[in-house]
Amino acid sequence: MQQLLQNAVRNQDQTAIISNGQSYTYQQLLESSEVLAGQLLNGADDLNEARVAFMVTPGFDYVRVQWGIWRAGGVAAPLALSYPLPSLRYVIEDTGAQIVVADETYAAVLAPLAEEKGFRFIILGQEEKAATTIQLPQLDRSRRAMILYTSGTTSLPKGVVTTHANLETQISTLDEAWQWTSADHTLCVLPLHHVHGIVNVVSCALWSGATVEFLPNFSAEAIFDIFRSGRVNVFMAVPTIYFKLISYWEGLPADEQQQISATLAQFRFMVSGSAALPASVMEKWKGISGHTLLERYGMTEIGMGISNPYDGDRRVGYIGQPLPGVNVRLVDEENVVVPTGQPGEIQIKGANVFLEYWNRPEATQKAFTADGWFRTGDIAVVEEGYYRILGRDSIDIIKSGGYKISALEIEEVLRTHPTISDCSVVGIPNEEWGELIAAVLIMKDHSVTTEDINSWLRERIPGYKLPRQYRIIEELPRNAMGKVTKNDLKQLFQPA
Ligand code: MLC
Ligand code: AMP
Repeated sequence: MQQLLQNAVRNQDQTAIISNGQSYTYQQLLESSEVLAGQLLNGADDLNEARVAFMVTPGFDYVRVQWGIWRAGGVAAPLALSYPLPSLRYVIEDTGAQIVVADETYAAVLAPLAEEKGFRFIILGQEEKAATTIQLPQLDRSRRAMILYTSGTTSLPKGVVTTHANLETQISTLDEAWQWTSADHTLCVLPLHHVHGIVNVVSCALWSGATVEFLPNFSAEAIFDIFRSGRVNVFMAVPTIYFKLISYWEGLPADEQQQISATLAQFRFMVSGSAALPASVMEKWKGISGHTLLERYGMTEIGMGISNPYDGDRRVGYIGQPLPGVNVRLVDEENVVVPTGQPGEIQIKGANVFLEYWNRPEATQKAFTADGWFRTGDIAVVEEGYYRILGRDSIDIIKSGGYKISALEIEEVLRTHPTISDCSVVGIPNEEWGELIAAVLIMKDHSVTTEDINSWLRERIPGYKLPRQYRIIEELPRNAMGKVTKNDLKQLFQPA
């Protein structure tokens, strides 16, 4: 945080943020985040790592709240804007947040929880007046800064805790590797409860004195309109977004296509990550924009770890090489480093790696080897010096639209439905979404439709975790060994 602030002071007069049709300088960001820090402190010297959950639309307010929490010595826990109440409750309870901040759009969503739980509830625009002189705490880099929730091979998401030092490392590494400068202008269309949007887009831009413009909801039309203005020169997104942009562009008249392509050709660079980039998407995007997308690999627990080069050969189907300062090794099931050319699990060590899973010492311990390497669960191979992802060691982790989804988490909720006697959730390959969530159900009552089940689920889990395909069967298929395997269940979704 200290370095981020120092950099902001150096760039005081530059435009930091454009949101909601308004521009804000670094000076305005510094001043308003200080005011917010004062409100959070409410007379105290230091929040001393108290968790502050916040539900704020991407834009100036989001950043001033995030910076305000950090400057007051708190731990920022951004809430996903699309979550239904049970998921919001889970994050607020799990973090033990004592303060919750919302903008006016989300205040009503959180109001029932605020009443029930009695946490301090700050609604932006209705804040109390802060003291005129605020003494902000000195922050040690080793202090906790942020908690982001990630799904895994357990039925409940875990809070990934990063320190200020972790974040500074993650940001400064990308800042250098991808040559950010204060002349850059990026557009953020990603959700701000995950590292891709928070670290790679917003924090890297603000670290380097660049401008970050926000589009709170995804819309291909709105993105191209902003691109056509000619002010954006850096763009980062998940493969699904590039897929959607390509489809939209393909439906435009030739003159508009040419106009867009001409603007895209002026960009400095464009990045894809969070899920495997299909070769077809990479090639079509190159045809449209003239850019070879820079594919990189990351994870909530590590920020970015492996990246194709900024200068040099960006290879289709590869994630590139370890970023400076990130140690990477591939190991076999016995945790022995594999010979070059052999597949193994990616393990990571470095100052970028998170501190702990919040309140889960056992999960934290299991995530690291005895000698301190973080086990990613991703399987890769090195070919001609470039890493290539082969898959994951758990079939229960699904990536859809760039979101990580636990099959077990959805199964657990499905099993509480009164008419479902058994179920299994799998990810099936899909060019647009990476994987589609699919569920196999055994029903007690056949009058209940899958639409009924989805509307029931919608109140309990976020929309991106909804199964998009169902198969209702009488009995789970068993293989020759008498076992039910998810790989066999996936076959049920093969087109006839
Ligand atoms: C939504 N829909 C889906 C879906 N999600 N269909 C299939 N699979 C999914 N996963 C459908 C909805 O039902 C709806 O259909 C339509 O798509 C629009 O829904 P939406 O919710 O409005 O979606 P949209 O806003 O279009 O979102 C698509 C998206 C979003 C790609 C913009 O998923 C997104 O922002 N993804 C980014 C996630 C991210 O930032 N991941 C980074 C994690 S960090 P209908 O029929 O009702 O119209 C990380 C580390 C790293 O991974 O390396 O970066
Ligand atoms: P998350 O936990 O949401 O941060 O997601 C991290 C996971 O996304 C990684 O463990 C990988 O499985 C996946 N991932 C990120 N980048 C890539 C990529 N470029 N190619 C394939 N998978 C990726």
